[in-house]
Amino acid sequence: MSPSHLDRIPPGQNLVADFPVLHAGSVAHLRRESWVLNITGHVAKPLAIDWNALLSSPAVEQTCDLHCVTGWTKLDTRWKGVRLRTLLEEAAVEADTQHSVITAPDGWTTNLPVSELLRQDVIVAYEYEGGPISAEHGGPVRLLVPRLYLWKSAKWLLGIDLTVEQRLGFWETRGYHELGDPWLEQRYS
Ligand SMILES: Nc1nc2c(c(=O)[nH]1)N[C@H]1C(S)=C(S)[C@@H](COP(=O)(O)O)O[C@H]1N2
Ligand SMILES: [Mo]
Repeated sequence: MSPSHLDRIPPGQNLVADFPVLHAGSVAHLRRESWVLNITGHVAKPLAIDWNALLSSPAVEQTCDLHCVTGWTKLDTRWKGVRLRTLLEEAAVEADTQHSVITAPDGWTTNLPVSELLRQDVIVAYEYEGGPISAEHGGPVRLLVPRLYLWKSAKWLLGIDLTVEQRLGFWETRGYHELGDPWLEQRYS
């Protein structure tokens, strides 16, 4: 491993070559044909984006590193999807909106500040390593927030609810950090 690779491993993390599968509850099996992403809450134009609408939105491909709060880091994962920023511009997020709750099946949620959602590398992903995302890894569509611990990257993405006040998500109400920056080791609150 080159020294530049070592620079990419946050404190307290260990490299893995495989791709661990982690989630609360069981794997959701969503069909592309009936999948819909709802962007709701403090927006001028609520959106319901289906599979075809997502695929006809401007696509981006990116390679990024994943950091799980349980201690593993996986380098150079390749994804394709749509910048969340593009979708949020379409939804016209109201100016005083600072927070969001990301929703997934079985009531699983995570919270993120809008400033994080707007980053260039936050994508609504539908391909991993050149193929469909497996159900285990959150397919057909998952959120990818590479800058933060991986629990923020909701698998089986269903909704983004924009809010003025912060509401904590599933892990955040159980003691995990409200932001979760791996470089600052923001594991617990
Ligand atoms: N819907 C949903 N998304 C989720 C989770 C979950 O329980 N439900 N777990 C999170 C956690 S804690 C991690 S570490 C990553 C794991 O993603 P992976 O299984 O693709 O490695 O998914 C995140 N996204
Ligand atoms: Mo995790």
